Amino acid sequence: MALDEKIITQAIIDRYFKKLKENLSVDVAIVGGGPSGLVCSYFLAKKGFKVALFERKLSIGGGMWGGGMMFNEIVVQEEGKKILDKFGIQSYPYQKGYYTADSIEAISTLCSKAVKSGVNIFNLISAEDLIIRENRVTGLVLNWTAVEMANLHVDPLTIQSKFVVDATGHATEVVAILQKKNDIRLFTETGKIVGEKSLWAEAAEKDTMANTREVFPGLYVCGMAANATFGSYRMGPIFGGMLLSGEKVASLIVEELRK
Ligand code: 48F
Repeated sequence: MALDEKIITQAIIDRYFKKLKENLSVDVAIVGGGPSGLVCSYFLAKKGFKVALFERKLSIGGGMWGGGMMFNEIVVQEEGKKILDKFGIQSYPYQKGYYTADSIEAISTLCSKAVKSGVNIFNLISAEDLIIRENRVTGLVLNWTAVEMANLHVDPLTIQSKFVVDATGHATEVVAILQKKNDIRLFTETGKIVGEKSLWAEAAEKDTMANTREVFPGLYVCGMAANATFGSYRMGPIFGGMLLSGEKVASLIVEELRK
């Protein structure tokens, strides 16, 4: 049977639009496909919730691919290793309390497990704004990254979501947009984004867990975005906090969804 290019094209268009239409209203919309966002998406989907993850770039994985300074190995501590184990990612003891993992295996496995557990990942799409109703985040405003990059004047589209997670890393982009465009107070000490501090692995890893929480009704932060929002340190290429933060934000949202 000769291949028909029209059918190939039709198949892609039909299947993509089906996927997109099925995700116009979700339980949780996650912005950012780095380690924290992926882990969060996986645990939510595993519990049966409808989860869509939007990633600006072509590749999923955020800052994990590059390990530390492009040496593609990551370090995790004891608690972080437990999450690697849950995903079946190989880790190797280095010294007491320190484990390493191949960053390529780590991020590709997180991504694969997330998709296989039912998360719909949309790459090449950026969140450029939020929908807010009665002082609560109720959805995302999305556009193609290519539109953003080319600075084209093209209106976005929207999706509705019971909860939104900002997993955008250092830039804490979703919270920044919320703060910039609306006269609101965040659940931070100052009511504003407090901002990221210089590197301190020990303090940063601990704070990541405490800072993983709701920052405005309907909007949660995880991963590095949590520390940037609530004002703690960066941690460098130790990734336990990112993984644990993803797991924690998922469990906080599950509690809310079950109410
Ligand atoms: O930065 P990133 O990996 O976030 P994370 O999960 O992990 C942080 C670590 O990689 C590392 C660290 C800890 O060891 O300090 O930096 O907190 O992934 C964030 C992802 O969000 C995407 C961005 O392209 C990246 O892949 N992103 C950022 N803004 C947007 C976005 C946006 N507006 N819309 C869609 N995706």
